[in-house]
Amino acid sequence: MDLDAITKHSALHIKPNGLILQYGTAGFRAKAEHLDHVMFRMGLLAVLRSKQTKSTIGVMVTASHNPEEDNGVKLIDPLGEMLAPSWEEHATCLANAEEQDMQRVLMDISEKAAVDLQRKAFVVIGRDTRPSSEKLSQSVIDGITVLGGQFHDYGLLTTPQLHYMVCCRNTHGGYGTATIEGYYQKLSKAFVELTKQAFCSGDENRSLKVDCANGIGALKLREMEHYFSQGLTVQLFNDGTKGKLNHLCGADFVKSHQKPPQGMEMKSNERCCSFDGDADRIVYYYRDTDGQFHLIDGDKIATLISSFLKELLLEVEESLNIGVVQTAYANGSSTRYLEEVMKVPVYCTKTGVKHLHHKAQEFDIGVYFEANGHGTVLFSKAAEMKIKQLAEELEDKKRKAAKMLENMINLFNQAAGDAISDMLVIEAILALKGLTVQQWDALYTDLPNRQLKVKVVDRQLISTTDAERRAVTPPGLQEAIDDLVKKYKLSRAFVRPSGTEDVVRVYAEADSQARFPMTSKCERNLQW
Ligand code: 16G
Ligand code: ZN
Repeated sequence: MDLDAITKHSALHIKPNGLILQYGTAGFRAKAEHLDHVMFRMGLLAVLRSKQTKSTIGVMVTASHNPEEDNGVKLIDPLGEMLAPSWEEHATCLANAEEQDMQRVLMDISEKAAVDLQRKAFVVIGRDTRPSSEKLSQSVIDGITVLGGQFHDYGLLTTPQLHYMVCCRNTHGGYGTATIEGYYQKLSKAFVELTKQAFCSGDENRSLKVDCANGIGALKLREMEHYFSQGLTVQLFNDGTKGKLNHLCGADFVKSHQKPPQGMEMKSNERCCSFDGDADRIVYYYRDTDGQFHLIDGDKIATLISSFLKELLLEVEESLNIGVVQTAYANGSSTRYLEEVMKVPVYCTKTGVKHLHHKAQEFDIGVYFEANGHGTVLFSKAAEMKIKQLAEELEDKKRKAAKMLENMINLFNQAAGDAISDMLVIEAILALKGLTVQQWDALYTDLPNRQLKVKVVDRQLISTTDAERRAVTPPGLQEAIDDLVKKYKLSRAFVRPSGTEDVVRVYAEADSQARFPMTSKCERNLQW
């Protein structure tokens, strides 16, 4: 380690006095102007992580669905997963170190994590379309090079595309080719093969309206659309040519306001979807003939996907186990439908993709989605091999089902939830099953629900257990919730401190909106 060089370069990326940031659920997030030092330091950390894992590490510059003025950064581990928890702590220490302590903290991390400093390091970088992202990714590069690491800058990418690149590089092409062309080819080949049958039966004019949140999703979907254009026409809205990133549009806006994004022309019964600012989340929606808006969120996406996969498994008579992973925010109706009607086991984890992803790895086929539209499907190595073998050995209808499963494996981005990949999966399933968006929506009816955020002095006073469904502290809080909840049918409520904002989140659902625990009076008393 050239400690002098580190000190010299660090002085070009000064930490603002008194600023303390935490590596949260999805990395660091803050106003862009406060992040230059964090970017430089994450460049340094990525080099250490790369040396330690003897693998390529990813650094993504994005603040996802947050306002355009914000930015953020997260590290991607060797198989395309989120950074390991012990390294999240190292990241927090390094980001908050005072200038004079930088060297010591770097040495501490290297020692604690047994980093072989002599090894080579390789880091790949991606960024979203925020005006601040290009300069901030240069600061990441400065950090990488000062520690002697090599790098490849992919420039503009969606977050899941960078996860894919990292996974491809560390599996030496086993997962796919680590280029944008490789990503487009892999997904569109699977999509076209999967949907060939559906489209030759006269359903070739499928089209979909996509709200791209004025973000990176628009650029990447434009680049990709000609690869699958025979199967699907996408019409892009909020493509970044006029509006502001995530402003009144995008998956997070649509999900939390339960209304269409600005700028989208919706005719009745037209299938529409929204991506978030870095294209790792997707939600669907439509307006019925009475003009009423219907949201189809991550829970219903998980239901559609798992029922399709289960049908294919029944067809090939293979008893691979499927599990669905949700969080406390999953609508009670979705959980009931999955367990009671579809007979699929459902598990609940803490909020944040890393928790769901981890749990989903326990199954042959693990389907995970957060209600907010973030999710994917993981296939175990054994399941992949079995399905490949069936696609070769079986005949007729069974062979066709096994081939479909094989293509599904390739169409999912197993490294991370991916709006583009999920969109193609959903479009393929709807086409193959001949389902309209209304029929999909009718699988079950969501329980009315509300989500609020409340500003408190210290949100960490609230601690939770049972996958964030019950409060442990402060004393008496859970009892008070229980007392309220038991007055209503099919009711459920919980509070949890946010992992990304300085607020407490409150969620409640019950059988009817009219008798809803969180009345508008109660809402007015809360500070937004
Ligand atoms: C982050 C998470 C998302 C989660 C959200 C919860 C990732 C990549 N993103 O955006 O999955 O739903 O945080 O935020 O893990 P909250 O803790 O503020 O409610
Ligand atoms: Zn996102």
